Amino acid sequence: MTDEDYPTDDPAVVTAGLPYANGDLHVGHLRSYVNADALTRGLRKLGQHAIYVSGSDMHGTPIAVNAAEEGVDPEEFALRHHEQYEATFPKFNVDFDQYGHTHEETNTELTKEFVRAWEANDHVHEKEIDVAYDPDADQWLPDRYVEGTCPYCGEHARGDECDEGCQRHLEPGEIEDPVSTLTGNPAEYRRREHKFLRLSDFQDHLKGFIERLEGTSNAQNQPREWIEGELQDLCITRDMDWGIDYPGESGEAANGSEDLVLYVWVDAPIEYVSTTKQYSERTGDLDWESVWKDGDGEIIHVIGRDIIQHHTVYWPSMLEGADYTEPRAVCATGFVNIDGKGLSTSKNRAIWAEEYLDEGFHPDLLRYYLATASGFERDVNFSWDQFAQRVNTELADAVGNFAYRALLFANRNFGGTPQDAELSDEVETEIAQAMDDYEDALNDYDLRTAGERAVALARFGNEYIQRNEPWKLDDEAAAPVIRDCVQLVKAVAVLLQPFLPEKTDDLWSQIGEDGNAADATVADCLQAPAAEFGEPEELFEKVEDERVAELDEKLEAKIEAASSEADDDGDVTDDEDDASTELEPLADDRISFEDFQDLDLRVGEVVSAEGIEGADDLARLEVDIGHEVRQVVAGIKQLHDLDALPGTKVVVVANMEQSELFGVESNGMVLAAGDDADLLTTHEDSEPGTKVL
Ligand code: B3M
Ligand code: ZN
Repeated sequence: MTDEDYPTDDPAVVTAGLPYANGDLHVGHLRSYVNADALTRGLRKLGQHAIYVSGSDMHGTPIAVNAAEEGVDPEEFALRHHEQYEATFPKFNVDFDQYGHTHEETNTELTKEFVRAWEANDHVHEKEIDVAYDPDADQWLPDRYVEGTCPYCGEHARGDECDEGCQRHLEPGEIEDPVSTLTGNPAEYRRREHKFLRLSDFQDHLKGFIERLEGTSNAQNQPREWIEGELQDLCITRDMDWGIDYPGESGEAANGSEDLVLYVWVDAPIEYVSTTKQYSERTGDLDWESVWKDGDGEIIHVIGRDIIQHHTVYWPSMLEGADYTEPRAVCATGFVNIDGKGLSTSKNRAIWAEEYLDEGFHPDLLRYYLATASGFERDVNFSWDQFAQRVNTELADAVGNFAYRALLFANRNFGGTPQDAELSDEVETEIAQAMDDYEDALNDYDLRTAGERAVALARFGNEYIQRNEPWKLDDEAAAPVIRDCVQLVKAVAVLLQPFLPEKTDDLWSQIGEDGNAADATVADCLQAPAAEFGEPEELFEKVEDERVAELDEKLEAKIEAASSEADDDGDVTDDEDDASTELEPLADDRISFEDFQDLDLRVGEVVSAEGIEGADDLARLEVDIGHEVRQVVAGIKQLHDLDALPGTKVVVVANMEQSELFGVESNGMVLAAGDDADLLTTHEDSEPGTKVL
């Protein structure tokens, strides 16, 4: 790993968090896989050698519990879903260079090697702990076999993760008031010997790692508290028979059980290495050991934000303990909401991958939406209405319309690119600026800005052709304008390729270029376009209002149907609870204008922002409110890139009473919306201190 800008001399390995092989893919999954795919393609655009790997997560209770519900063998169950994923991803142009699964030989062997290395390096020890047990079912209750209360935040949680509350990983024995999911009876805790990876061995390493780590700010900030605090050992074994056996005899000796397998979170991330190894053995394109062991590679993990702890605390420890290298970046995406509410598979408030395709929409449209609808780490809201708006204005109006107008004129009047005209300085500078911005955005792992920049270039093209009115000019005078426009189309095709691989390939052949847009790099944006090409075709169809209404109705109907089914079954389990994103009811009590005027709301400008040590969420801001600079404490530490905040306009409650949080005085309050603490800002350039009414 280097900290040099991309492209570097070493190959990049981009990974996407492994989907559990236990269900159908929906937009929530697609977001991560599309983002990682677009990032890989984007890095290639910069000239970076990059591969994209992932695989299905076959083990653990997420598989065992669901397979048992269906009454099938976990292996058969997981393989079926694995094959389904393998078939679905390419339909969204999510093109893995290697896609495997964790139950394959390569991963099984490599996982055992990791464990043996930890043992050899003295990082593993045995300990007796409390493990949940169901006496009626006569069975141990690892992970999802038990539910209860999170000891950290008090929310309802699964055995190994506080999925509805603080998102922490929970160790066996930690969950309070344990209940067996097999029988619904209270579980007992029984003493049991298990194997542990001693995470405290890696504390110093992790402290350095988190400073070096690139990626999204949530992945850099969230783990700091854990890494700086006391690191609990990680239990790496489970009492069940589905999984990878603990290697060697010591596994069986540990508690006399033949059923001792490795915890799913041991073998799952090792699949990142296994797929790189499989790829390298299959193609000879790179040396997996030099990437993973010698540090001659750029390892970039794209994950959901709920598994940051696994990738910034456990995984780097696992790597270090077996003498492997560390990742360069962890990019953690937010969740996908549907119509402003949490996606819920049990409530069928979801857009399923196959369902989207069945509606006849091109996969690239959804790719573009998911990768650019919001910043990498923020939640994306999906609604058919917003989808239609973005397809219509950004893709059809800006990109499609410009390309079609420019290419039609070029073809009709010049049979392609006018040959006697030079690229103008204005357009060359505009394209060069877009290339720079694009490269910077990708170096910041910022797909949204990269995509927006490409669309902005198309908008510039539309404005340029409109301003120069080539249709009013004779061919000689029109030639330089059209020459410029074809160059702009070519540049837009190159820059949008990571988002719209199929559509831009189409555009690429429309402008008569050889090969495909995937092989072009950013430098090609300024290479002369082909001399000859045919009549263009429209790239995008608009989504009409009636279609949106129809899709909304379908969505509502299926949610309704799922809820009446659940009522019939008395089924109240919900794996992705959405309570947190339900809109709060409007307040009934009205206030007078005078009451409102009691609030002294002012425009502020953030001068500096830094996390408060020891506090999970709090940041200390200095905000210029015109009359003075105020120190304000805000709960935004994990939700914003603090380094990027200076210069941002915010709204401050200037007459908020003073308070002290974690020993830091707060003298005002910054307004922010929702659980994501979306900061309220100004629309134009109001000066700091301006009163907000
Ligand atoms: N299979 C899915 C999840 O928890 C899990 C990811 C593994 S990544 C190594 O999001
Ligand atoms: Zn919790």
